[in-house]
Amino acid sequence: MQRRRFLFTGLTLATASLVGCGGGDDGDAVVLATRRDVTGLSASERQAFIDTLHGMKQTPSAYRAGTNAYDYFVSAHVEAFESHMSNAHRGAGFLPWHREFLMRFEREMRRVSGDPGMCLPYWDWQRPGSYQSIFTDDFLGGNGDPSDLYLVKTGAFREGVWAMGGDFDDTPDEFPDTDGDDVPDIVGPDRLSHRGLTRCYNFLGQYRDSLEIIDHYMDRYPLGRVLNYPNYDAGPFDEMIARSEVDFSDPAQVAAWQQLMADSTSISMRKYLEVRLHNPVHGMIGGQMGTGSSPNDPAFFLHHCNVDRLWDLWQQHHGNAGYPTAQQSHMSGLGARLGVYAEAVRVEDTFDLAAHSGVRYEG
Ligand SMILES: [Cu+2]
Repeated sequence: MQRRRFLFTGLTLATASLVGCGGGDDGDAVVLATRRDVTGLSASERQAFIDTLHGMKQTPSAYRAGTNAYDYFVSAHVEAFESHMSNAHRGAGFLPWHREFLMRFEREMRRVSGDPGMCLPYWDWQRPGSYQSIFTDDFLGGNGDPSDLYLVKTGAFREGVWAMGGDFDDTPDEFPDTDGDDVPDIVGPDRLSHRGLTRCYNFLGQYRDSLEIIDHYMDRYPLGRVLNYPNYDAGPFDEMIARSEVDFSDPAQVAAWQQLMADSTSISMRKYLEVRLHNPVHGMIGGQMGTGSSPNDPAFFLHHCNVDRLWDLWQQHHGNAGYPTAQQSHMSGLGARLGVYAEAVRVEDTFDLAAHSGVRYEG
């Protein structure tokens, strides 16, 4: 807490709790709900979150026929992840795509719980020790059982009470370290099971029994660095397309690609946030979190809520400076439609957190 306060000294945080409703005919003010730090939730609020997610598994999706309100998000993420033509990952659309994803998830939480003010909490993984009150027996559960496929056997989402949704790939290979960014590959045998949620804490291929590894990792990447970036992104704006043009059997091309990624990460807030902060958290938790079907782990939503919060903080300083134009990227630039969603959602529809999601972050 101390460290965070210190870093935020002098920053202007959102203070207004009321905003005019831009699109409304009646001019009513809209009350912004507040997304709070998960470690500050009361026992009953934690239980309400658990109950709501379980309720979503039992309720048909509002977004897609034939699936439940929770599993829709697993499937949508898998679809976005598998398509290199999606702008959900490894490109400028990463933050807009996931802001829309979280807004939809929260909308479903509210519908299922009947609580119109319910919000996703965020997990501030840059605050040392924050994992300790989340990955507990009375909340998200802990590490998987190494003697049994790394199945999670503790907490409210343990094997037997929390079903895996959607199709998933049994060979996790997400976030390979082929881009010179010091972020570890996920290595080892299969860590997924249709029996239930898996987690396999690891760092640099070494399996651990604690998420303390996250504290050590984040020491190298303090919060202030995100806010210092003047520009949202830097080319290549669609890394998967650029990467597909690299011949990885040619050492010279590999070296050039790694240099390009290192150089562009040094000037792109989005690449820094996605690749150096977001990806490793997925990888260090492992199991489902290390794959495209990561929304199977409820930790996904707390994690991404924090990613979105960091983007919001950055926007308070820099607006949308450096977001690619349509000319710079037809796939992720201004005017581009976010992939996978049935409705036409444009990247810029998500830029204003309050107008788009109807929320603010605690702070
Ligand atoms: Cu994602």
